[in-house]
Amino acid sequence: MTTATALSKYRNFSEWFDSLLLEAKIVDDRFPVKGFSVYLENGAFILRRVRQLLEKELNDTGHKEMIFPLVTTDELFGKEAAHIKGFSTEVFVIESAGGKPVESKLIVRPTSETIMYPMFKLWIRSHADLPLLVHQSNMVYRHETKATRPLLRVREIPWNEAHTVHATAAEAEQQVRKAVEIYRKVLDRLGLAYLVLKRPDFDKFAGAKYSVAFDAWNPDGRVNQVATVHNLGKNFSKVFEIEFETRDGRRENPFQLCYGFGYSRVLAALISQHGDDRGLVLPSIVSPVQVVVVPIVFKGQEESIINYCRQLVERLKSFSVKLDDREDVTPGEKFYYWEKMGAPVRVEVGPREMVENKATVFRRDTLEKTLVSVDELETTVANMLEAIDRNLGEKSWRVLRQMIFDASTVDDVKKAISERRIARISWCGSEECAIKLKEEAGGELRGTKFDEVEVPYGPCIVCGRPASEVAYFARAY
Ligand code: PR8
Repeated sequence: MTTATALSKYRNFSEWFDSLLLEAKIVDDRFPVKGFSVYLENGAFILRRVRQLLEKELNDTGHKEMIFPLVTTDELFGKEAAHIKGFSTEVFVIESAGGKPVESKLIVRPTSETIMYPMFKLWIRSHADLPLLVHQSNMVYRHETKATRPLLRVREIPWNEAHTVHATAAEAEQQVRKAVEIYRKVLDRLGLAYLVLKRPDFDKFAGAKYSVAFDAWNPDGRVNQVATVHNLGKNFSKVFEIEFETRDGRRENPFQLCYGFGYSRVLAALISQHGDDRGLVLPSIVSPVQVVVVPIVFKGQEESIINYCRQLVERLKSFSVKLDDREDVTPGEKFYYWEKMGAPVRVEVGPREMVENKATVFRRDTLEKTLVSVDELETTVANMLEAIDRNLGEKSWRVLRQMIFDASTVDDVKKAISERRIARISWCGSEECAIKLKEEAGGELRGTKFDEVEVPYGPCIVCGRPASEVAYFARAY
């Protein structure tokens, strides 16, 4: 197998990504059930950090964490026609237990609307019970029909799903914006760059009024939808008979939202947006090791160098710091290893540093080295971690801006897609034109900017009629 470091993330994205997953201990995708993978130590660590970041935001904004069952009944699942249609080809079904057929079959959640909403019906009585904001991080199961890819398109999906219930349409609308802000804040903290798009009507979530999605860029030009916010209107509350008594004593169905944040896709985005040809480059907040100290041992000085390193580790204990004192591995191999693991900062110590009471500090993102005195070490590292996080974010947004290509013709779109870019087009808003463009250029119409009004710069590039919107068109996972 070619190692990830011999590959280029832009030239051979797929191979680069797949080999890095295993080499950097993120995921082992050799588990014999398609779409189900093993999260290795670094993958599990990063997922937990991302989860903590998101859950903090959700808890701080009034969402209550709950744990709901894994299964629903056939009857409940079938209630919302559009919803069941959207998922019917994707569900896993439990038909026997203990060697006997079950009385009524169980549907393994592909998402939890049909599990939570019968309970919401029991809990909600009056306007005083609203808003209700619930979230849970869990695994959901979808028998994806498109080709599976580790992290990006899996059948066992680690995510967080939030579900909210509101008395008025205006409040629900406001909650869409709040949810977008929560997701934005977490993705920004991770230095990821993305487009926030209102999906076209023909591509909204099954049963929703409309859907807003976060599309993160990927080096191969295929966008990675990392999160979505769906305004469900009253579609679900009507069929699940959720009702509340208004202040003036009327009974009404409330307004609902659901939103989901794909942890494995965010992990994929962290790897592919920040990584380079040497391996992972991790923002400090998610890195299992923030600072690694590597002794460069010379014969006869082993003990004194290791002792000096231990003092440095002590000085750096406010970070997640690791001393790599393996004896059977050369310093060069350690450098290579920690670069692949994406450790943001490396401290190198050889005889010269020790004699001068200094340390060499290496920055993973820019590959720069600086010699600093021991007294300055802690502040240097703190500033460096901050600078790395900032730089990763800025770099990522720069790439996204460069990736977007203003297309004026269908040929422009074809060219953009073949160059692994995202096309921005003037569009009349019709599904026919979106389909036609998909057939000709091989991507998907992803939607229009959610929080920004963009004025079309010409007629619809497909049919030539007046354009009403500026849309983004790309290949997607
Ligand atoms: C909902 N209901 O279901 P959504 N592999 C990896 N990540 C995935 C996959 C997959 N196969 N499928 C979806 N995701 C709503 C909202 C409750 C919560 C991730 O929404 O179907 C994607 O990041 O849009 C997606 O944006 C998110 O789950 C929500 O899925």
